[in-house]
Amino acid sequence: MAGSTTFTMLKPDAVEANNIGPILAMINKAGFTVKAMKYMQLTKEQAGLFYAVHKERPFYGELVQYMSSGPIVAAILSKTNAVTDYRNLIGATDPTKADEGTIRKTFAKSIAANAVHGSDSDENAEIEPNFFFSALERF
Ligand code: IDP
Ligand code: MG
Repeated sequence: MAGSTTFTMLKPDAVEANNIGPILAMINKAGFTVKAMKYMQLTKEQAGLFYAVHKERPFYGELVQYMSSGPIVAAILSKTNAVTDYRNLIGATDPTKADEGTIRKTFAKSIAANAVHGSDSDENAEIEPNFFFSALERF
């Protein structure tokens, strides 16, 4: 059902800091269930394609370098109002501006190394998982 799923990545800083478990616990506690999950490292080319919408932004090169610097966890999450509720759970892009109790406030290192990705619209929540998951890998 449209709007009932979103896409997330636990970024290299979160994996490196051994925070996969604590972040997944927050996700589950907030009522999301996991529909698909993969532990992998993106090549620079793959990270560049995933973030192509940001190509013209000044931080694009840094973002692509960073997102390919170590393994990530990619996942599809399900819940009513998944996109909006997950953006609220992760908090603002800049962790210094994120609310208390959000994933980014709790775990992010910086505006670039900000622990997690979350789809920003229902449209992108449909598109982004196709980059990572085949139909056979979704439950
Ligand atoms: P979002 O992840 O909260 O949706 P976007 O504006 O879509 O934020 O930016 C995508 C990602 O690019 C951010 O999560 C962060 O990792 C990185 N980023 C955003 N703004 C900056 C910046 O000013 N400097 C460095 N990296 C940034
Ligand atoms: Mg975004």
